[in-house]
Formats: sequence, structure tokens, C-alpha cells
Amino acid sequence: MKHFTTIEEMESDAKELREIACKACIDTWETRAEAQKNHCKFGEDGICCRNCSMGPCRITPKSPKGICGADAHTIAGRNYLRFVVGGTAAHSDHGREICYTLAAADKDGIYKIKDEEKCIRVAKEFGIETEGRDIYDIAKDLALVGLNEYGKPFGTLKFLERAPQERQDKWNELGIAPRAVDRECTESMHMTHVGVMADPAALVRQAMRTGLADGWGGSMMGTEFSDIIFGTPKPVKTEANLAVLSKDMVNIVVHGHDPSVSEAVAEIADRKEFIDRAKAVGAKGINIVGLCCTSNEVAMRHGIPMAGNFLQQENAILTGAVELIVVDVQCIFPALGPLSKCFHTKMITTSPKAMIPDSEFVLIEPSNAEEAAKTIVGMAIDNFVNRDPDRVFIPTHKEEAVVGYSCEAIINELDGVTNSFVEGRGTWKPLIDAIKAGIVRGAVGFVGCNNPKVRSDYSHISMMKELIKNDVIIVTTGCAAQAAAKAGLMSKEARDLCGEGLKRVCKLVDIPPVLHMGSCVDISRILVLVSEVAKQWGINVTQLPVLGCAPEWMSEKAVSIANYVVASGIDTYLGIEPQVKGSSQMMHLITDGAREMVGAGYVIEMDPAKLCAAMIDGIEKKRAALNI
Ligand code: BF8
Ligand code: SF4
Repeated sequence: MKHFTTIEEMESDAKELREIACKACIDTWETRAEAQKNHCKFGEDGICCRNCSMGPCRITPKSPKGICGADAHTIAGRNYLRFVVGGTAAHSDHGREICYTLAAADKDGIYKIKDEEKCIRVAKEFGIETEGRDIYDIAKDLALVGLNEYGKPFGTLKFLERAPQERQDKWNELGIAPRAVDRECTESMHMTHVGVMADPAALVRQAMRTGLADGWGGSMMGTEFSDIIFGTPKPVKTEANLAVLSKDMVNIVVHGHDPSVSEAVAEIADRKEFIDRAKAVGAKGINIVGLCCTSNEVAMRHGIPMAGNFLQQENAILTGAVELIVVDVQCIFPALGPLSKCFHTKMITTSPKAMIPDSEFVLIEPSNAEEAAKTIVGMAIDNFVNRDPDRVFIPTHKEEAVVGYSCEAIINELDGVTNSFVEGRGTWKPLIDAIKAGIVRGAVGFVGCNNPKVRSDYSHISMMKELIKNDVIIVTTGCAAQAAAKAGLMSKEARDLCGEGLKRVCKLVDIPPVLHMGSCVDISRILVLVSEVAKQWGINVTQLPVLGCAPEWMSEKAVSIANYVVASGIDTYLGIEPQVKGSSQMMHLITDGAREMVGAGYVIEMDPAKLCAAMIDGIEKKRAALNI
């Protein structure tokens, strides 16, 4: 059997890079996490409130209420909702930027319409006239209707109609169908202001509503409109881990989330005049690699290699081989600025929303993207001569991966095995049949970040291996997806790690057992997948042997995601505790209480082996309830 990079090998690479940092007297997340050890207990338990200046108030047995009378349940509930708002705002504001990119798309510009069919399909869904119209006119109208989803005064979000009727009815019954994206964020901030909402159950309902505005609103627009502009992903080969950096090319790292930035940089770097410029300074060419979700975006559409996930961002610079790192928004360590100064690396920020000390700012927006990307790629090339070969250490581990499994791409692969029965074509029927027959026991949407509170990537990799061994197919996004890629789980050879049933299906359909569905906003693809499977199966989402899992999550976005996944009817298994432990009512509300409300809730377990066993058990229970 092929050797798959082990977690120990990855850790040994990281250790060598950390030693480089030590020698250069630079801190890294490991040293800072050590210095932050013994986190504030009130913060961890969610029972510190600083929502007004009578406080901060902390809940203890001696002082069970804040000055205003808010108790642990109210305070933990408010903090939880504010966490969700942060996540929804981030994802949705990314989605909003994509709307503006779509509005600016131009057949002669750097942003074109690459998927016209999808543009027309989504425009029709939004009630836009498409017959006989120029595709760019349709795109502009679609962008405007999309932007309106952020602040429309009446109605609920358009994409909610994609959900099964049972879910839509449930959301209406509970009063949690999100209206406009910005309205839910604003209302949540209002509710958590001093002297407003004090009922934890209502705070949890609003957390779901706000989360749903992310998943079925901002994120879904981010995904769909990105596909229209940059192309709907199709399976493509790539490589993952730090060894994708090149010792003899100009290395440019794209990091962040908004593909408008990375696509422009990648397109310019591919032009002959820039490749020639790179050769003129002694490099063999230009090597673009990605970090975090930006990496997922460009890997899915162009096969651009993935240098790593969240806790690997500093390691990329520590290789000493990066000429330039260009970032947009989200999950970018401020530490990268000072760190880049210790090497020849230039760090470029591009969004007025995310400026970082010790970096240079080059604004990228739709109107100047081409020129700005030229400037940035030019800066990287000019910086190649400043690389010190004696300070270069690029670890050797990397793995091949096949990425780019959008829903459209998976259906296309499934069609490959349904040639004989035409009625199944273009549907999820082959997957449903495989699950019903028990060849595939179920599916897990594996998502989320890295978190220094747990061994980096260990939960992702060990749990995914265990799940595929148990014939559970995995769809994954975000930093979890990159962990899988680094461990070789997105290679076709990973079939050898599967149980007999899943192995057979993967061979037949010609897919890896862990399917890369993109960045974190692309969890909206998983919502569509699960909804369509439920509809075509004729059962509710809550009945499907399908689970969500975020074993190493850390961001506000992750909690927003967890809320919409649960509210969409999918049990979600967390390996890091949400910060509400100080309230027994909140702990109930996000687990069994949520199950009573929406038919799904969290399962929280810090031990990855136990978490995984609970998931397999959860899948088998759902199967038993369906008599399959
Ligand atoms: O949005 S998985 S660390 S990179 S938050 Fe961030 Fe978490 Fe990674 Fe993408 Ni998602
Ligand atoms: Fe204290 Fe209440 Fe103000 Fe919070 S809102 S800081 S609990 S007084």
C-alpha cells in the first residue's frame, strides 16, 4: 500500500520550522499559545459580560447576577449569539463582495462570466428575465437582486426555497426563517444590548436564524456567484503541504477567503510577460500556492497547490522561500506582518477591512483588480533576488489530491455509472441507493479549523480515516479539507484505507473517499447536497444518516455554520466546547433543546476517538430508524 504522510511526519516538519523561528527569536502560535495557557475561566464558560460599562460583570456563586440582573444563562446566551453574528457577518460580507465582483464582470475585463449556464439557472431562480438577453446584463441584475438580499425590507431569503418543504415549514413555525442578512445581524446585536433580550431560548433561536442567514444567504450567494464568475469546480489534480513551495521559482502565497483577489493574482502570474520577467531574475517561473480557504478556492478551480491550513500559515513564511504573501480577509494572523519582516518576504494586504501592521497595503477592488494584481506579482518577482538560499528550508512532505467536487461535479461523476438507467441521470439516486443498500453506511460533512487547544490536524485525519474504514463517505471543506489533502485522503489510493463497501463505490464512480467541496462558504454546497438527497429519497433531512463534524473549530464563522447546519436538520459533532459551559440552560439548549426545536443538535466530546465512535453510532441509529 502507498505510504500516506503521517501526522508525526507533519509534526516533525513543523518542529524544524519552529526551531528556525526560535533561532531568529520570532514567536509563533505555539509560543503564544503557551503564554496564554490557563485561559480565563469566565471567558471559557461564557459568563463574563461586558455589554455595558456598568460591568464587566462576572458570574460566580457569590455574585450570581450582573448589575442589571442578567444571570449566567442570559449572559452565556448573549455571548453565544454575538459569536454567531461575527461569523455570519464575516461569511456574508465575503458573499457581498462577490456580488460586487459579479456586478463588475465584463467580457473584456479580468472578471468574466465563466459559467453562463449557471448564471442563467440562478438568475431564473431569482425571477430575473433571461430570454434573449446578454449574459453580462443578466449577471448585473443577478448581482443587484443578490445585494438586495442583504437589506430587503420584506420577505425572507430567496435561497431558503431550496430547502425541503419540511425544513421551510419548521423555520416558519419557529419564527426563525431569516429575512435579510444584515437585518438578522443587526437584530442580534440589538437583542444582546444591555436591557433587551434575557431569555436564553430566544437567544438560541435567533442564533439559528442568524446562522441560517449565513448558510442559506451570504455563504450561498458567495458560492453560487463565485462559480458563475470563476467557474463551477470540476475534479482537478493538485498537491498539498508545504513541499509545494518551490526552491527555484518565485513563490507567491495567496491567503484569506475572497477569490476575487486570488483569481486576479493567479491570472496575472500565468501571463507570459510575467513568467518571462521571473526568468529574467533567475527564477524558473512563478509558483502560486494557497493557504486557508483561498487555497481551497483556487485549488478547486485551477489545481493551484495547497501550502496548508490555518495553523500552518506562519510555517509557510518560516520556510524562507516565500517572496510575497498576499491576503484579503479572515483567518489571517496579525503575526504574519512582523514575521514577514524577519525574512525577505513581502506581505501585502488588499482589503480596507483587514489592514495589518508591518505589511504593505495595495487596494484590490473590481475596478482596479488587473492593475493591482500586476503590481503585486511584479513586487514578488522583484523580491526574488533578495531570497537568502542559506535560510531556505522547505519540508519534503506533500501528497497528491483530487479536488473540485461541487454538487454539479459529483452528479456528473455519478452519471458516469448510471448510463444504463436513464431515470437516475442527473440525480443523487446512485448515492441514495448505495446508502440504502448499506454499501455506504452514511455521510459526514467534515468542516472547520485548527485550534491550538487540540493536536493540530490529528482529529481531522484520525477521524476521517476511521470513518472511511467504516464505509462512511466524507465531504469536506475549509481547513479540515486541507488536512485530508495533506494526509493523502483525497488521492484515489486512499480507497485502500476504506471499508469494502466504500472502496467498491469509489472505484466504480472513480472518486476518492474524501471529497473536497471547497472553502467554508462552500458548506452551502453541502446544504444543497443534503437537501436534494432528502427530497429525492422522500424523507426528512433529520432522518438521513448524515452528520456534520467540526473537531478542531475555532472561529466565530464555525459557530455560525454549526447553527445553520443544526437548524437545517443535521446533528453536528464538535471536538471543541462552545463557550457556554457556565450555563446549564445553554448547554441544554444547544444539545437536546435544539433537538426538540429543529430535530438536530450538537454532540460535544473532546476525545477524538470517542467523538468518532459517537458519530458511527449516530449514523447506525439513523439507519436503524429507517429500517435500512
Ligand atoms: O473559513 S476553516 S481557520 S480558513 S474559519 Fe478559517 Fe476555520 Fe480555516 Fe476559512 Ni473556515
Ligand atoms: Fe453587567 Fe448587565 Fe452590563 Fe452585562 S449588561 S455588563 S451583566 S450590567
